[in-house]
Amino acid sequence: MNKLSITRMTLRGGLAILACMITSLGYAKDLILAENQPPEHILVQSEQMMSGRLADLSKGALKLDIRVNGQLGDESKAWASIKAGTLDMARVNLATLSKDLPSVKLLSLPYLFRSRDHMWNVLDGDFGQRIISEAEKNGAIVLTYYDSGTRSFYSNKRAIRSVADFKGLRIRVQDSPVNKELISSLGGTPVVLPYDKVADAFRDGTIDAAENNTPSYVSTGHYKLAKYYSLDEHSSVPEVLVISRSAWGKLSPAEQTALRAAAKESATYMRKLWAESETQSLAKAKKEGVVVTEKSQIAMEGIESYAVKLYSKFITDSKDLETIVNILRQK
Ligand code: GTR
Repeated sequence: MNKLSITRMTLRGGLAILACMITSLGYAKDLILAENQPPEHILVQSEQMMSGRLADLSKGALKLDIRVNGQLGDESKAWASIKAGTLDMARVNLATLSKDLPSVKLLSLPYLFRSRDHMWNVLDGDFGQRIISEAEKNGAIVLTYYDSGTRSFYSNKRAIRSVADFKGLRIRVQDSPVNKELISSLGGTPVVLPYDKVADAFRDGTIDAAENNTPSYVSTGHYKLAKYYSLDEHSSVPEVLVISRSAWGKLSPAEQTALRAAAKESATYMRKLWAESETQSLAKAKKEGVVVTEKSQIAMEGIESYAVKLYSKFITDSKDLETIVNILRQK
C-alpha cells in the first residue's frame, strides 16, 4: 500500500469519526414530544414507529424524543406550551383544544357520529381543514389525527343503564365545556381533572365515574378501580399530533416533508391496529371481572334526549347550524 492510499484511508476514517461526533453532540435534531399515555398504549407504539420512519426519511437528521406518562405536564399544559412555542411537539386529545378552537366544540357534541367511518370522512374533508386552520391561528401545525375510538362511561358505583343512573355521580371529565355540560344535563356532577389524577381520585373517593375509550380504560388500570363499563359511545373526539410554529420554522423544507410523511404513516398504521386494540382491551377487562353493559342494554333514547339539548347551547349561529347539518348528512 502506498503512502497516498494510507493517507486517504486515514482521512476517510477521520471523517467517519467526525460525523459520529457531530451526531452525538446533538447535530441530529431530537424533537421533544409530550405524550400522556403509558408506553404500552397503542399511541406510544405508533409514535415510536413514526420516530424510526422519521430518522429514515430525514436520513438521520431528525427523530422524536417521546416523553410518555405526562412527564412534561398534563395536556392543557402541553397545549399551552405549544402555543407559546416552548415545546416542540405534543400528542393530545382534540378536546384539549376546545376552548381555543370553535370547530372542536362542535366536533365534541355528543352522539354526533354514527360510526368510525363517518367521523373519518368528516375529518378527512373540509371540517378537518377548518380545525387545521384554527389550530394554525393558535401557533400549532397539525401533523396528523390519530384514532381515539368512542368514549363510554365507567363507574365504581353501578352500571349506567338510563338517565336515572347518573344522578348523584361525580364524573371526571376532560377540561372541555361540552363535556362538563353533558354531565350536568344528565344529572351528574362534572369534575375536571388531568388524566394522570383519575386513578387517585377513584381511590380517595373524589369521583365515582369517568369516561374514556377501552384502550385508555385498560392501559391506565382504571378498569381495576371502576368495574362497571357502559358502552353508550357518547363521543368520538380523535387525537391530534401538533408541532409548535417555532419548532416547525426551524426545520428545512425537506425535514418538514419528512415529518409530515412519517406522521401520516404512523396514523395509517394506528388506524389499522385501533379496532384490534379496542377488542383486546375489552376482552382483558371482561376477563378480569369488569361488568360490561352493551349499548342495546342501555335506555339510549332517554340519554340522547338530554344530550341533544347541548346542541342548542353550543350551536350559536346559522353557520354552525349548517356545519352540523352537513356533518350529520355526510356518509
Ligand atoms: C385519552 C386520550 C388522552 C387524554 C385522556 C383523558 O383517550 O388519549 O390524551 O385526553 O383520554 O381522558 O384525559
